[in-house]
Formats: sequence, structure tokens, C-alpha cells
Amino acid sequence: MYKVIGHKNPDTDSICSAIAYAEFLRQRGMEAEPFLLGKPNKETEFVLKKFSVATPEIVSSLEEGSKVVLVDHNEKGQSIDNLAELDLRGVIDHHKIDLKTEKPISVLIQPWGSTASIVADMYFQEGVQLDRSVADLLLSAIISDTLFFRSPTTTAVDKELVKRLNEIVGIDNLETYSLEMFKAKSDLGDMPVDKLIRLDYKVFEFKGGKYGIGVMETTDVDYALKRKDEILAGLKKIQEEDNLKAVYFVVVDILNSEAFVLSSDEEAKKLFKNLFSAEERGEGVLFARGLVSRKKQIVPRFEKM
Ligand SMILES: [Mn+2]
Repeated sequence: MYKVIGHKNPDTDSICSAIAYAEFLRQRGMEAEPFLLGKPNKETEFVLKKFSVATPEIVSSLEEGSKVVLVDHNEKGQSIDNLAELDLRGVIDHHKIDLKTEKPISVLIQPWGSTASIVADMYFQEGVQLDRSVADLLLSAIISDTLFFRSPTTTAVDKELVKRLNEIVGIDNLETYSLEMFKAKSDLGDMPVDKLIRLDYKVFEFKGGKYGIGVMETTDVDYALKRKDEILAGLKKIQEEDNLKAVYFVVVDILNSEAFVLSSDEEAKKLFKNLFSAEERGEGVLFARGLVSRKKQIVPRFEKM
């Protein structure tokens, strides 16, 4: 039995890829089950509900020796707590590689816009039966991770796969559908600030220091800006508690391809301002035009500092 798991603070790509890859393995006669390392966000909930797909079981650890495949991540820190006790068999991902294994495993990494693109490509390449219920999820995940092709992570492969998947799914207007997804993702209600910051949050090591970067992709930037003071206090708290050099909350305006950035302290803010030539936009807020991708824009810039 293969247990397919996405990363912590799961997003639509991570969850849909886990479900779709587990199904891929089952179609090829293997036993497989997807697991989540956290609750789906509002966008993923919307997608699962729209296509009547059950939410996989949420776990924080798995039985020792379980055969696991990681999707949409390959770094230990983003993975299941007891990864070291598990039997890691494979990785399917589209992030930079930071992976050390004890034995050879299968690794499939492509510099594409989503992990779902890689899984969809496997279905097509290998001629594995692709049911509508799975095509729905793969299509949605590609749209989500590429911000419907707005993100610089988007490749021609992603666009081609969306076209092919939609031949199975048959959504009339994909632009409209993508806006429904983004709207669902933007509806955060009165979510506690710590949860808000950690909704899509990753910790990275740059130049020997640890940096936390939370991203909120939204069609409603004002929601975050209205909660600015609360968020700034929350960032400061995380910085101190988790002993980080800096913590950022990047509010990505999906439709305008720009970002408002909140920083845990003045030094953190100065650093970000310099690295990204960002503009000051009121107290504690930076603004960067064209900045939408943590993976392709933010992390690589920090790595070169
Ligand atoms: Mn992804």
C-alpha cells in the first residue's frame, strides 16, 4: 500500500495531486491512498465540493515503515513529522530539490507550473484511464498553482495540459471558473491571525539564517490590509517564538499581479525592500509590482543575497 502525501499547510495542487496520483497507482493495479497533512483551504474545499470528491484523511504521522510517495514537496521541513521512520519510495514535485535519501528512490521533478501538471502528463503519456473526477482535480490544481497562467512559473506544458484536461472536464469558461476558485480562496472570514499567516507558510534557510514566508493569494487585498496591525504583531510573535531572522506575509493580488508585503520588524522590511526594490506603502507595508511567486521570484532572490 502506497501512501501519497502532499505538504503541510496543503494547497489545492498538493491535495489534488495526492488524490490523482493515488488513483493513478490504483489504475495500474497497486494499492494506494492519499493523505493530507492539514485541513484543505477554502479554495480546495470549493473544488472538492464542486466535483463531489471526498476529503482524504488528515494525519500528522503514519505507521512506521509505511511506503510513502511525496507529492508537491521534497523538503523534510514541509513533510510529515515522522518521515525518517517511513519507507520513502518516490517524489513527484516541481520545487527546487533539497533531498537526501538512504536508498535510491524514483524522483520525478519538472520545472512546470504545478505538480498536477506532472501527474496529468503521466496519465496521458502512459495511457492510463483518466476519469472525469480526476481530470477535474488536475485541471483545478494547475489553474490554482499557476494563478490561471498569471504566475511566471507557468509553462507551455501547463497550458497544453489544461486544454487537454478540459476536453474531459468540459468547463465552458475557464476564466470564470478560475475567478470562482480565487474568490473562494479569498473568503477568509475572521480567521485567527496566526492561522492566516500560516495558511500557505514555509520556512527557508538562507545564508545560515531561517526565514518564514507566508503567502496569501487573493482577489481581496483590502481584507489583509485592514488587518495589517494584527498581522504585523503576529509576524513579530512568530519571529520570536520560532527564532527566525525574519518573517514575511506576502499578499498577492492575483488579478493585478502585484504584492503587498508585511514584515516582522524594521530590519526584515529593509532587507525585503532592498532585495525587491519595493516601494513603501504606509506604515509597515511594502509594495512590489509584478511579484506573485514565492518559488520563482522571492526564494531565488533571497538565495542570492
Ligand atoms: Mn505546487
